[in-house]
Amino acid sequence: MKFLNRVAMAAALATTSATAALAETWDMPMAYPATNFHSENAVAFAACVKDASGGKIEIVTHPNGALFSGNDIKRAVQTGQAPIGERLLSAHANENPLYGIDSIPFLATSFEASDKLWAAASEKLKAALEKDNLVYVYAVPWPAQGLFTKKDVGSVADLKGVKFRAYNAATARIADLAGMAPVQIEAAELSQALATGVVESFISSGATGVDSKVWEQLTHFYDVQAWVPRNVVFVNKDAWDGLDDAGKAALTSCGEKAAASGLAKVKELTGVYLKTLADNGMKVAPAGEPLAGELKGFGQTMTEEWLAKAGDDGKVIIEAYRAN
Ligand code: PCA
Repeated sequence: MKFLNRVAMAAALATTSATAALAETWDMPMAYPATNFHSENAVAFAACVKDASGGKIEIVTHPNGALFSGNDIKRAVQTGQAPIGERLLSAHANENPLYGIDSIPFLATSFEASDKLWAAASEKLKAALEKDNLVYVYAVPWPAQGLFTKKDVGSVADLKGVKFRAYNAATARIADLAGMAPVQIEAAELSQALATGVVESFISSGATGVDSKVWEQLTHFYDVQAWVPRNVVFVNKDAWDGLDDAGKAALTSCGEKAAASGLAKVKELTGVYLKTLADNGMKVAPAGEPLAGELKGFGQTMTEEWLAKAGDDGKVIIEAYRAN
């Protein structure tokens, strides 16, 4: 009897450790604060994956650049330091111009146009990511980008010499074109950079304006609607290849759901963010002339520059987008 009990216990233990060996915990670095809609959407995605994989894949989200700072997330996932992560893809346009497809000023400025552009680009983007040892899971757009300042800006001339926070090559290029001094700063450090005067203006969305409580230093938001950048969630390719079919299917189907729910959320919240900026005393308005026209001129220049850099792949994407 005693012996049998022991056998039963050993068998039970073996089952437990077999299950434990099958269950994987995946740390997921993300750059934006826990209360940001992308981060909340990723928490829902993680719950979906846990459920869909029967508890075998447990994703633990680490928002606000706490595990890896925004700029390090892509490399961390490529090299397997983290199995999955979320990153503003256009921040890596210097590695591959295709990653900057969503940040070309005035190419796709509405959610609808942005979806079309993303659809036109997605096959080539997935291939580019795969070359970087990454498997694409889902992407969610930010609200359209506008200009935050601490003074009235009627024309680009008013921006000359302003210390400007850049988050990717496109925003740095706009700074160059406008004679501003670009400083690359992650959103997680933006409040502090504004408070200490390291930067005094930037282009981003109402979402990031609210996240960073920018009304404490800034006064104006020009709702320029210049482009609609995306955060992309990707998995390390070796980690992906190590999953069984059910695990891959769980990530894929939950990724599709997360793309849809993230898009619905950002559509719902875009106006709310602008209202929050205004409620906190900021002047929220469209850009007047000549500023609006001058920025569109930058868009023209930057579209040409991007096409020259992105070669045939870029041309094919833009043509497919414009044909739709
Ligand atoms: N917020 C992010 C990227 C785009 C946006 O709206 C940021 O400012 O870092």
